[in-house]
Amino acid sequence: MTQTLKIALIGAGFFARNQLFAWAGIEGAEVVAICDRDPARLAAAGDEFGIARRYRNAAELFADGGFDVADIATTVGSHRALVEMAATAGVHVICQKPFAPTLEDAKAMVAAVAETGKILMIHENFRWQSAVRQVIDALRAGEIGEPFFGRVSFRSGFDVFSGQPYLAEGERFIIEDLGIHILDIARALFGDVARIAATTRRVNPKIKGEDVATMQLLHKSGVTSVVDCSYATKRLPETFPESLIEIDGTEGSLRLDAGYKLVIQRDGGSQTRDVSPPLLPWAEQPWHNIQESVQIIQQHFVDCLREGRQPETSGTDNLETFALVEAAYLSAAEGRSVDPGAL
Ligand code: NAD
Ligand code: 89V
Repeated sequence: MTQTLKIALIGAGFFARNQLFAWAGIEGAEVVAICDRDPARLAAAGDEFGIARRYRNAAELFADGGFDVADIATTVGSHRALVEMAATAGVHVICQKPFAPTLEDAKAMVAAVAETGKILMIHENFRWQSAVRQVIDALRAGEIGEPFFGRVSFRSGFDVFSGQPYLAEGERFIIEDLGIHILDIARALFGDVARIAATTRRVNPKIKGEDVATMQLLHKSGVTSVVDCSYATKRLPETFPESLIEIDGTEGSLRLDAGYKLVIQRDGGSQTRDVSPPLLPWAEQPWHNIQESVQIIQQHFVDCLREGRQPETSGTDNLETFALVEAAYLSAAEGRSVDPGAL
């Protein structure tokens, strides 16, 4: 693939700006069209990134065509319709998380794109954060032997609702929005899951959904992990948006501590590595960690297209993460552990 990869971005809201900056930094990729039903957002993004082709209606964008990839950055309610339009148009697709409103929708979306032979990647970027990636690499390199226990933890009191007000309004909140990333990191580290047990709580009375979730996972690899998430944790230093990780292995242990410190201990010794993400020119703290992962995942998508392989976070792969989300809610509602594979 030597020709420029032409991208149409749908949904020019809060997060899409990161995706637009990241595309601008990827050689051989160009956003040629943009779509948002909100005219003010459409104009702001179009002007900032110099995108001339602008649409308020996605059906009109697809009818006009002239692009290779639909990058869908709308909120979840519109994902299925837009992915199916992209499949009908025969273009590659990137879809933001959460993939779909239900697992049934997500399966139908994977099938729709599979029929076209095009690639579907879910924008599941947390496992691509460079600090998380260094944990994955150290584990896969056998630096602490075989893992038997893990904890992936995201606890914060950061006000996410000011930038993303819709997060306060849904019946579901933290597992669907944030836990989905943390569960995906657990899968990237320890593999697919045989059973999950979850408890949830709402602490903040001003929101509708749960803002605390504690989940115990039995991975098919035999590892037990704990995935715990909270947006009700008032502590200093505030670690948003860091995922903290602890892993015990047969030969040692590993921790990704606050402040992007990776501590690896074995044979009586301890080594600390600074795994701070770079501050990209367009990024700002504390979001720079997430922003860098956007650049990395989009580059990964382009590399996969060039090399004719499936992205690591393909639609098919993400069905496993999505099933974990559904299983966690079911477990919390019914007070029992759930096999996500049975959903
Ligand atoms: P947002 O509401 O700020 O932006 C969404 C935009 O999509 C809005 O401008 C809206 O007008 C537009 N839109 C919705 N439906 C449309 C349609 N059918 N046609 C055209 N335009 C449409 O939301 P956001 O905070 O930017 O979140 C977007 C997605 O990104 C969500 O799925 C969210 O979970 C995800 N997100 C991901 C990360 C991450 O790190 N991966 C971080 C934040 C948000
Ligand atoms: O990544 C996300 O999906 C965001 C946030 C980090 C704020 O939870 O919604």
